Amino acid sequence: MPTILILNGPNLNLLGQRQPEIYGADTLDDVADQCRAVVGDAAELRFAQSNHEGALVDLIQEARGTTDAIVINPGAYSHTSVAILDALNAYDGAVIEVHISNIHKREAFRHHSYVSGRADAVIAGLGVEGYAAALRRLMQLLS
Ligand code: DHK
Repeated sequence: MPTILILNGPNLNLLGQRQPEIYGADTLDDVADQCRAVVGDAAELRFAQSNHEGALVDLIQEARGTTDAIVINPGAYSHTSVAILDALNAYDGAVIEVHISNIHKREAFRHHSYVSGRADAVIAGLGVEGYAAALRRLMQLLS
């Protein structure tokens, strides 16, 4: 059975409370429930969130050899973190990058993501449905 890590970066612990006009009303727990509903018993899901860049690097390193894929929303670190890119470049499994909002429709500083240089797919602007879409794609890739 494949194992998939769903990793969220800074401020995504506030999902549902933070700027709901941009990020929606669902919480991270709601997202986890939606993810479990997509995969059912066909994959093991692991969930992690951190507001700290180094902690995210540690979690990606720990995924080496222990998970088949990562769904990552790096939050603001998408736009700044070479360290997270380097950690993902040292990871062998599939990587799908998710942004809840359409970063290309927002401020110019959000238009570039370092992680996109490694990601096998990038989803932006589907709202929290982007996590479920990423998992549907991974279940195809990993089957
Ligand atoms: C989430 C964030 O926290 C922002 O810093 C990114 C991303 C966009 C999102 O759309 O999920 O710029």
